[in-house]
Amino acid sequence: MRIDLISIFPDYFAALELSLVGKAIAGGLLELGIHDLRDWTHDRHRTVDDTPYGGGAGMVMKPEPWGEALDALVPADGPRPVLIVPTPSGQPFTQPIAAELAQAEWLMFACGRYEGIDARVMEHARTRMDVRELSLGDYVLNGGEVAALAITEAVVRLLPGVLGNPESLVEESHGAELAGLLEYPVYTKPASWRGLDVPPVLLSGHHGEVARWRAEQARRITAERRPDLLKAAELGNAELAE
Ligand code: JEW
Repeated sequence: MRIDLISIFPDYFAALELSLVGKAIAGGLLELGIHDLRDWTHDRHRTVDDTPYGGGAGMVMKPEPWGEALDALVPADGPRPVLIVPTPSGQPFTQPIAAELAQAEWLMFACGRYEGIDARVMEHARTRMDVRELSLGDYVLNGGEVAALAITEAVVRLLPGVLGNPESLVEESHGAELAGLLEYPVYTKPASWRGLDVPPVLLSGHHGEVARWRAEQARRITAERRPDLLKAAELGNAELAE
């Protein structure tokens, strides 16, 4: 897979060189391109924003630098990326969308700032590539970079050969996650810590009882924190839960 990220704060993406995504790059499973949007400005101040038509507070990202960046990075005669545009008004990003994006050969992120990007940039891009406007959740960030980091990590860990231990993915596809429930609590050594004991069933070696206990805990935690997910899970509808 190849991932390109365009932003006026390209330094945000230094974090991708670390840990799992960094290993995917080192292992040749992922190519990363980080681009400064201001490279496609032509004025002395490298201007990327202007006042909004119709009035209102704040500034809007001008279309021209975005148009030039996309023209330069996506030649008309070649392959097309999936263009991901993080925005608070996007479709909610979920695990099924991560799995879908992990099938693509090429992802490109357009990270806005200010009050967002002139809507004609997405309208124009849609005439030449698949455009996904995605939200990380119902809260307001200052720009698309943090959302792009989160989406990148969620996608890259699904690429074949990236996770050291593919059993974690097998578990994800059989365990609480597919059932549409939250995860059960996990423990490691020591068995007793600051007067708190690991639930004895986990030390018992009874695999059936361990599985039953974990299913019970997943259900209890989901009922407490995400009653919406529990309702969907009881309808046997894991998709609805996502
Ligand atoms: C998010 C990209 C770019 C995603 C999620 N747009 C916009 C906007 C902003 C603040 C107030 C109102 C609109 C800031 N902003 C972004 C915010 C993504 C941009 C500019 C974003 N929350 N916030 N899930």
